[in-house]
Amino acid sequence: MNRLISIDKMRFEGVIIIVNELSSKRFASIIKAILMSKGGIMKLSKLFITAGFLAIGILWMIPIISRQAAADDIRSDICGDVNGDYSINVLDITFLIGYLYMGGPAPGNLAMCDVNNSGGINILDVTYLIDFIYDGGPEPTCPPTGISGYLADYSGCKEFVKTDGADTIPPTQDCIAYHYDGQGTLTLNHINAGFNCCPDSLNATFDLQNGLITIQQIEYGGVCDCNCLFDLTYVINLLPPGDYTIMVNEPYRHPEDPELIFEVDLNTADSGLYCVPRSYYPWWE
Ligand SMILES: [Ca+2]
Ligand SMILES: [Ca+2]
Repeated sequence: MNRLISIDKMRFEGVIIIVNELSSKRFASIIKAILMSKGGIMKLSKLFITAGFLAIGILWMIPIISRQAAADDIRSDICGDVNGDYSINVLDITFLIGYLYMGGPAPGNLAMCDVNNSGGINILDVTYLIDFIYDGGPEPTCPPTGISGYLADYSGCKEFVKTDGADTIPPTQDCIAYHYDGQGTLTLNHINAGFNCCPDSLNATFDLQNGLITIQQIEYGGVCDCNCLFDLTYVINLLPPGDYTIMVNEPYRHPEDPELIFEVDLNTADSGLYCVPRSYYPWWE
């Protein structure tokens, strides 16, 4: 009896700790997201009970987690093994909640945290893991390891010459405005990308090797006798925090114009703008 009271007290104190750690807005969004999911009320009660134990666990595990996070070689290719210790258990839920909502260290392999294979990491991955560990839910199913990038959007052909009220970036500049959310999503707005005036479509491929992100622009069709500038938006998901070099291979770059390549520090959320001058591009020949 005394033990039960003690455990209930631990659960309660754990929930209080978790609640205090989360801002009210974030907490409300978590609760709302869970309630709106299938079996939301049952899931919510499990999360609270789990959170109680986790809060106690966090206090005990913080030194261990910190040591693990300090190691450079933490990496796991087991889907759901968030903390990279080659097993899936309550500590992975702890790690994921800590990372998403409490400013905790980033998992070594973000792709292994997207357990519902949605392309992003959020509260639904937490509830998915809870279901799997405690309720016989489906096994984690992660996307293939590594970055996944895609061309999210692109404009039509823009004006050749800057006019009042048009771009703040002149046509003699080829720029990337980047934003990293600190949780794996890097958005790149490519301003003044040169292509033929009338491509059937545009696309891009993405590669990551030793910290070098290479984006290869691809144009399909494009038989008009003119070139012009476009704006493109690239999105790269599941990119772990770190230092990177970003290079965009542009088929219309003149050999005398510099390559579009730059270094970024994405160890935390960050935004910035990088430009290279263009003397010929994209109107040579
Ligand atoms: Ca683990
Ligand atoms: Ca997910």
